[in-house]
Amino acid sequence: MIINNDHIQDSNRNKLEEHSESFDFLANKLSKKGHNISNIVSKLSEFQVAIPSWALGAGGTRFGRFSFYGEPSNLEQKIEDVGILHSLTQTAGAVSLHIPWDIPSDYKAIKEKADALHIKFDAVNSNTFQDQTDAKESYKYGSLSNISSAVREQAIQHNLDVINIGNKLGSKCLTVWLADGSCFPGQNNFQTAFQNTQDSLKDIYKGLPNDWSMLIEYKPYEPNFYSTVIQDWGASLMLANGCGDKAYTLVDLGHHLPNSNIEQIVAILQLKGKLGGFHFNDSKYGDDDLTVGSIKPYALFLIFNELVYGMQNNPQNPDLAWMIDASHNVKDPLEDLIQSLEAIQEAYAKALLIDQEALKAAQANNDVVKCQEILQGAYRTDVRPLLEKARLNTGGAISPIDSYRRLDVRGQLIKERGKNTIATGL
Ligand code: LRH
Ligand code: MN
Ligand code: MN
Repeated sequence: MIINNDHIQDSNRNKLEEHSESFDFLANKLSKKGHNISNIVSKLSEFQVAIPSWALGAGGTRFGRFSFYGEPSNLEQKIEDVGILHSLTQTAGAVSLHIPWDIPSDYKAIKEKADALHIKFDAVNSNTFQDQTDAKESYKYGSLSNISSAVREQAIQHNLDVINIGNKLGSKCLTVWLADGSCFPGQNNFQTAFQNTQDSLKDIYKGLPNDWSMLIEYKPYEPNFYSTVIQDWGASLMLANGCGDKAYTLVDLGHHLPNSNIEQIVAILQLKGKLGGFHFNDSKYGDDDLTVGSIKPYALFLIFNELVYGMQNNPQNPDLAWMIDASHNVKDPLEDLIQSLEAIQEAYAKALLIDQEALKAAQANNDVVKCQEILQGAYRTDVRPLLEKARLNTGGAISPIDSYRRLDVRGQLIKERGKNTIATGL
């Protein structure tokens, strides 16, 4: 173990006094306004976000990739990295695997490693956007939507294999993201492609264990630049409804055209009991996969406002599978993920501060100014001492980034794994 609890507590020492002062000040202020601080802090501790196995190495672009050294090059090392993130932040208690990048060679050993680090196996992701070595059929012109039934069957079988692998690890959820679509008008018949996708998803759904769910992710463009078969939440919801009760829509923040009202999408899906999963990231232009909260933190807060409302008022909607789906070109991936986890907790904490009763009353009176005051009052509160407290209570770091650097985690990883490591994944 590169870092243990004692190391983290040591690294906290010089921050304890400042933390206590700022926490007491904030807790006092918020308590006077009627907030239940210990309730908020325990909600923050309970909120766990899965780390995707493919975000632990430097992602790069089609123009180049710049390594960070010491990156994980196998599944065990990826789980170790998630373990590091979890011990520092106490928020990353799950990993999301991508098959075939992460097929375990020894299931028992992998499960024991994850257990020891308190890491659960969240959704498993299938991959029908790349041709696999030795595969008979090619996904060049699509997978579940392909005009060829042999290609569709191969893609269906792959998803069934992924369910089987996930089952052995204790996962309960399959995420399907398709690259299927077309690059030029006329290339595809929209109706045939959609119908093929529905039929293929139904075949996968038949193989889903009873206690599993299937999450259908949408995205407007890329890698196809004219049309995508599952391009938006409407297409995803239709497909999920076509499959059945265990199929849901998955919202990835980066998979919308600029200025889409994502909070409204989230609200309506929860009302219909069909929001199953969530991928966090941030973007300026498209699917940039940047650090959560680095570009549009207020939009993230508004989305969390709806998520909190849904969690409190929509029993028809299941617990969500939360995951970070980011990529790192110029930052140390672990530092970037720590920043993302912090941004998620911050938005969540701020949303928990919204006075829902007062907001309802202001809405009933059409007091638009008051509605805005309530939202922005919560947003402008510096909630970071609450996050620190949540981490401290469970043995984490007051400042995870500071501890990560103080404990020279990257330096230790490089010493252990060497410089020439290649992360598998995107
Ligand atoms: C593509 C994508 C998607 C993930 C998948 C692994 O956009 O990032 O969001 O779920 O690749
Ligand atoms: Mn995603
Ligand atoms: Mn994406």
